[in-house]
Amino acid sequence: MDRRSLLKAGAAGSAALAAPFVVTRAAHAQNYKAEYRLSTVVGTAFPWGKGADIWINLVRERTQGRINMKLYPGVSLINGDQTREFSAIRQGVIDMAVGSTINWSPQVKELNLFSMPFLAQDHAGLDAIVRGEVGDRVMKIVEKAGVVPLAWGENGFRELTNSKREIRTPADMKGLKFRIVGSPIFTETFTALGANPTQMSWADAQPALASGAVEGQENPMHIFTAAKLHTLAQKFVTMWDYVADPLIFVVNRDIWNSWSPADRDIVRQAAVEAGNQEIAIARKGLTKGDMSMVKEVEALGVKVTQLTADEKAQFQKVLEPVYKKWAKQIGPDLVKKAEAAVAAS
Ligand code: X2X
Repeated sequence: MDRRSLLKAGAAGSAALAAPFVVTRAAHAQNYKAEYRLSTVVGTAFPWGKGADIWINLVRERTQGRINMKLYPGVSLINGDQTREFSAIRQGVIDMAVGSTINWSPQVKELNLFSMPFLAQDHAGLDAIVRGEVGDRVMKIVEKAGVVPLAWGENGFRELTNSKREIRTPADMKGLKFRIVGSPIFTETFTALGANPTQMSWADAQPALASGAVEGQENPMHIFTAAKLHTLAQKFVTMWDYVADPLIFVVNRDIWNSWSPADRDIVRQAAVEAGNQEIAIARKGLTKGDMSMVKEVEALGVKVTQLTADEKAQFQKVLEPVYKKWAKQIGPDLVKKAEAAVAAS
């Protein structure tokens, strides 16, 4: 081989060696989208939206802008129809989401676990479920259902509000019209309590409360203040802590697979950090040492009623048949494990 041919062969050889890297990098550059669409129900005025925003910023910084997520609050990518969010993520209409277990429960029945009345009772009970074996199993179930779950967040304990009267007993709920979220367990719960529930999206709930088409609703205290529900005739709040909806940070599977392993690690780690920060924000003013949120809501001219354990037990007793029925549907084993985790908390 003469010198020229040798040089040529060498060049070809090193080109061949370099080729996989070139192809991989080019493929990545091609596969990465200029912008990824992140869905939430509520925006950055709420802990939930703040959590999504923290995730977005951490990922943008740590990937030097390779992964650029944009927040679409109001589940606007699916016209506000929050119970379709999970299917939309799976199908790729939505690239990633921070979503409530309630809104995804029509597609993943085990997520109704968190809507079991009076299962978790308080933050310690909720943490015992979410941060233990049960939470890990739920994450695996979500993954099997077709998306990539990364971390937990929290919407919060859902308190009862209405425009008519103070509620202390199930009898006080009789005939009141409540907006509820989109899982049948809520219809059954409110019906068992003698109320008159209507399922509607969060977007529809606000005009319905304003017009008086519905008289009450249930949502965490931070949703109450950020959405200014006192301006939608909600003058009575009952803190009964009957259910709390965790949030889950997820990514569409194809999008996940299109990223380099290093970028996946960054996105996952950022979700964990954002989730933990979000949970702290969601609990602010609602912990044993600091219940300042109650005063904040009272200052809006709202009567806040905190139920005693005995008063909560009255509601729990009425709801026992609903609880038992749903334990079967969700999976008795998973429910038993959750109960044991709460008991040990
Ligand atoms: O619709 C609601 O009540 C909300 C905002 O809490 C959820 O998306 C579950």
